[in-house]
Amino acid sequence: MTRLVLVLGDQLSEDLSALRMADRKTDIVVMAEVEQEATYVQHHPKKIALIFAAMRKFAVRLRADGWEVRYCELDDTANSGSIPAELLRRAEETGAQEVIATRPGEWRLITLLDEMPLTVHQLEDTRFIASTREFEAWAKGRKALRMEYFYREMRRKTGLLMEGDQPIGGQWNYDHDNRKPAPESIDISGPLRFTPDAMVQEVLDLVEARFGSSFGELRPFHFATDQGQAHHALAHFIRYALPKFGDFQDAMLSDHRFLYHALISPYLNIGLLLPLEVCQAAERAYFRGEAPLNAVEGFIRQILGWREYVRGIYFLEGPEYTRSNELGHHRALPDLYWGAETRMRCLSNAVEQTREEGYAHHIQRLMVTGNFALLAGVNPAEVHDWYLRVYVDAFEWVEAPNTLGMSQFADGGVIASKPYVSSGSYINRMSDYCKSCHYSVSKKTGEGACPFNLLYWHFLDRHRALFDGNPRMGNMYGTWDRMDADRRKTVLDEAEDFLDRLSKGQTV
Ligand code: FAD
Ligand code: DLZ
Ligand code: SF4
Repeated sequence: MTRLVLVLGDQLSEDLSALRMADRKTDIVVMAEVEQEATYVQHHPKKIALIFAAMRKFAVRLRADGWEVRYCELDDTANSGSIPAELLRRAEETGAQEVIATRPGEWRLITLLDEMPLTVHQLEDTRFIASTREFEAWAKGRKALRMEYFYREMRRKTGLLMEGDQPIGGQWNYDHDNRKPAPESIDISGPLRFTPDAMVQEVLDLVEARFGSSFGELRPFHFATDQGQAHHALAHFIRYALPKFGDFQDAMLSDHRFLYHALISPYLNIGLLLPLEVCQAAERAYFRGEAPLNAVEGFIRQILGWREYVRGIYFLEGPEYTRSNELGHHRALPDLYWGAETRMRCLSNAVEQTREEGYAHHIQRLMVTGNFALLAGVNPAEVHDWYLRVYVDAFEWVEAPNTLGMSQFADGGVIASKPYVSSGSYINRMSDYCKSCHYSVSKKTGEGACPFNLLYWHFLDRHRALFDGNPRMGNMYGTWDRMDADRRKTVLDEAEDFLDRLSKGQTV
């Protein structure tokens, strides 16, 4: 009996569990570009283009491998608009009663598939290094779910950078060698870029016509759209950028949007690259003496540690996680996140880059746009919506824990042991933004004082009841308490005034 095999736009891996379980002689692959997936949030146009182009190429590849693929393009007249409706249409067409699927990376779609009037087998997504069950077992009974300990388990499990049961070099983590301030200049030209071929051009025209008015520039489009290109992009990163990845991981430069970052998260997240093969490629560079341990360990930790860990948290915490708002923040997301004028150079730079590239690196997301939203008390649901909309690599399983947990502390500390907040001095140390800013980072109060300097204390003061006993925040409160009372009042009054202007939509 024929069964349908669902392959979603972020499941473009030949090793997908659904494909492995199916029989290419009798089963039929269903792939569909659908309105519902393209509009459940207003995605960055580059993201839709990447997914549609990569889906079309993956379908060609599956056919060449002997699969029958029923593929529906977005503007096909028969397109029924959603994944469940497409499955039903194909079930009627073929007489299939059962669907084999790999569990989607979002509760919304998992529920839609569960509610279908067909038997849908949702298999574990085995492309990850840790299964959801394995993560649950690790989490069970622990008071705190810290990434570092999970990461060590994953190092032991995979043997990556291990000598027997000990970490190579004697330490698990080399972060103290990383996080250097922004260098004067960068000696690479950024990630590998690909010229769109005819198939990609066709998708770009479609996306421009249908989604061209969403936030984000569609062109120029240079992403890899198939597995081969994604591997070239990875090899390019490992050869030219990985050696300095660790050193400048947290640096930010106005004229160098990618620094030594890999720009591979879109490829990992849609299945063109697999996490284990990426980590092994980096490890080989270390063994060949082509990249130092601090860089390779730091890079592997992002994928083997953080990426696997946030996925574990997303599925452990359940669908309600996206509603968390432990700090009770309710301010509307300021218009500057959509490109409205701001005099804050760090923010205007991060937003402009995000609009043009659909990309910002981790520290821009965490310590510029995320930090500001948290300090200003923006509703985390709106912050979550923004991050899901504006980045090419945004899928809820990875975006939500990063945004709500790591960046906004909305989950009350499931992920972060303290909120990631900073005054302007951190941004000044790690970037060149402050040099060309309207505000003065060294001014703590008064005309032209950096808004981060005011909001930082306002945040700590208004959440004192929650954070006062946190040993990692004792120094911050100690510094605040040592300021004289008049100065504290000035800081809080000026912060209130700033927030008031922000809420009124005035240019800040
Ligand atoms: P590199 O810096 O070169 O790192 C290599 C790889 O490590 C990345 O490709 C990514 O797969 C992985 N990685 C690094 N940090 C993380 C992390 N914290 N969580 C998961 N994987 C990580 N990443 C996404 O893939 N999708 C998102 O929607 C997303 N949203 C984020 C939202 C916020 C508020 C923050 C603070 C971070 C978010 N991240 C997200 C994590 C991180 O910023 C991106 O993975 C990274 O910037 C991707 O760029 P890169 O490939 O150049 O990464
Ligand atoms: C993100 C996305 C978009 C924009 N479009 C499609 C699509 O048309 N068809 C499809 O199968 N998948 C798409 N996706 C990816 C899904 O939204 C993704 O599988 C879920 O969000 C779960 O991660
Ligand atoms: Fe950002 Fe303040 Fe620096 Fe301006 S001075 S770039 S607002 S940190």
